[in-house]
Amino acid sequence: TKLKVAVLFGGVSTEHEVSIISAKSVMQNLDKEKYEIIPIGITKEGKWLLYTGKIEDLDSKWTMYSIECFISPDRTKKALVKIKDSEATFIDIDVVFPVLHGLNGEDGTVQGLLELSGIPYVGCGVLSSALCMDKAFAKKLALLEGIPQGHFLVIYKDEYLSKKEYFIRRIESEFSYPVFVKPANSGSSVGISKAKDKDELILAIHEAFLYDTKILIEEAINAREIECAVLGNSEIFVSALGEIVPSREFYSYEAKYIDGSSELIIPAKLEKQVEDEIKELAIKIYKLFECSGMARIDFFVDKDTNKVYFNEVNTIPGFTSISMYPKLMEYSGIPYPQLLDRLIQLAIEKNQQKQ
Ligand code: ADP
Ligand code: MG
Ligand code: MG
Ligand code: K
Repeated sequence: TKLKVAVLFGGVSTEHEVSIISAKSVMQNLDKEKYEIIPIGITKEGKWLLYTGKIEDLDSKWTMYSIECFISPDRTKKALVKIKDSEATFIDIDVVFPVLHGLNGEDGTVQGLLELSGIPYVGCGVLSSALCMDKAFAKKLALLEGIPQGHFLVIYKDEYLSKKEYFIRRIESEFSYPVFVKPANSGSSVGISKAKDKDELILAIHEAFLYDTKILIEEAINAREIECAVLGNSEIFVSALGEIVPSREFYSYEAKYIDGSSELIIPAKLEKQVEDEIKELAIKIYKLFECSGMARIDFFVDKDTNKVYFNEVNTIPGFTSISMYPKLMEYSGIPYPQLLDRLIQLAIEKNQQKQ
């Protein structure tokens, strides 16, 4: 019999649309001989719906073909509850694959529900997801462990609003322009700006606070962007490294999804010593954040000095067929459908170990 895999997509997130594209790709690459796919969409408002259309037709209009449903937190059921004509039916589920990016999906919230449900799920657990989503906590934890990273400052909205001048002065004394300003919980570069002077800094802070009540100011690193795909639970597999060459001044939302001209270079051309250093750091960081299943770990490599800096961990990285994570795995000997097999297997193994 086939394993029933529920694929979650959409979500109450600024990355809703990106998630649909990732999930479509995941569903197209799941081996239909092995799996029965149960596509579950979450609208921008947070409504859970069972998608009944064809996978190849999945796009932003997906809600037209759907039935009300949700995953039950009831561990004795391990099921999806489908509601049709005021009647509830339970559909058993073997594993859940959350292909949700950003808040309310990649941040530990959905993982919490899935923990309650007792259903195995792909990827990192609650704490790990939350820590990797929150760039302020991620950086503080990395700092404790001596992971190399650029200088940063965390600012809360209420404090900023009552002491604006203090913070601007402090930033200008601790950093030199340009600086990066970002919401603590963000992805796809939403709300992130590079500020070159005081006026831009004030605007950038205002912009970042539109998305979160906590923001980061970061030293801008004049760097190449190097990414590493990691797979595994206790046994960890690290892929070859990839480089992103953004089409814009930095790897902004536009550079990621609109221009279509940012380049992915696999493998990244690096000195052996730098490559080894990054791979070692990737394993250290994966363990530090107690990641499981998968994560894409992103670094900066200073263009002049080759110094390596940790940037962030993405626990549900982009999963389109041209995305870095599946591409790196493919290059490293694990084609997309096999990668999905492996992730599902890791989810089941992790769940069994808990019992
Ligand atoms: P997201 O989770 O949205 O991808 P990142 O922290 O990775 O957020 O920032 C998005 C992009 O902004 C990076 O890929 C890079 O191009 C640029 N960037 C972010 N922080 C820095 C920094 N400190 N120095 C240089 N570039 C940065
Ligand atoms: Mg990210
Ligand atoms: Mg990033
Ligand atoms: K992240």
